[in-house]
Amino acid sequence: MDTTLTLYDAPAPNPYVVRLFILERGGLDIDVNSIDIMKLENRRLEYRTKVNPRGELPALRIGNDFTLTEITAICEYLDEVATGGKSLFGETALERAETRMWLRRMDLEIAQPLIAWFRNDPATIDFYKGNRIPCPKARVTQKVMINQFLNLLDDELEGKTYLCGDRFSAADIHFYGLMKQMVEQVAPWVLSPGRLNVEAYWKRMGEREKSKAAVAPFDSRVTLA
Ligand SMILES: N[C@@H](CCC(=O)N[C@@H](CS)C(=O)NCC(=O)O)C(=O)O
Repeated sequence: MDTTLTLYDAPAPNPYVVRLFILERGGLDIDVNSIDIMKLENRRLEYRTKVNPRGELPALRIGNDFTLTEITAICEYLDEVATGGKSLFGETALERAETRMWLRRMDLEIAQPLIAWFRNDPATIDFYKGNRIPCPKARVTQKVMINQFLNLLDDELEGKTYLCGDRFSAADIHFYGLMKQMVEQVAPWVLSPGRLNVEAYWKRMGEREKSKAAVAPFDSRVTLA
């Protein structure tokens, strides 16, 4: 069975998560196709018919006839097929469960609401060109709820290095990766002074060598021992 991997990549938050995962995970050999998201190449007929009918990035082509989307599924698959490195989901059933617990919490409670808050800004109309419909009124509730969960996260990070304690995991990659660009460009309020544990965690994540390396989209192939 052909299991050649091809990643459809772009300079955007969801693809950044997968790039960061690949760099941190290692043991992978992947061809890469860059898609021009600024020109909405991902919304054109060719991309939708040949790669992802939903018109989103990233996507992972596996062999000739299967395309995997959704970053959580892509990262879990890559974690399983990697030939070297160390699992970022965990070595035991309990570690894997703990990783998925934190990943889901951060995704549901903070990352996805922040993405929705951004997309609900009418300023995004010119970028999405009708592919997403903003609901500006929702932004107030979304921002308040995100702040509530950031307050809770600040308590939960007390005494911890990463979401799973001392163990760096796919949950950190998912959470930090989805939010990095958003925090830097449109939502600096996420790092509100006062939430000292969140601030320290963010700094720690940003200082990781791979967090910086993953900012640049990949060249046509990435091969990691
Ligand atoms: N649920 C998808 C979300 C993918 C997604 O929304 N990708 C963004 C880039 S960060 C995108 O394709 N945006 C361009 C668009 O929607 O036109 C996943 O987990 O991969």
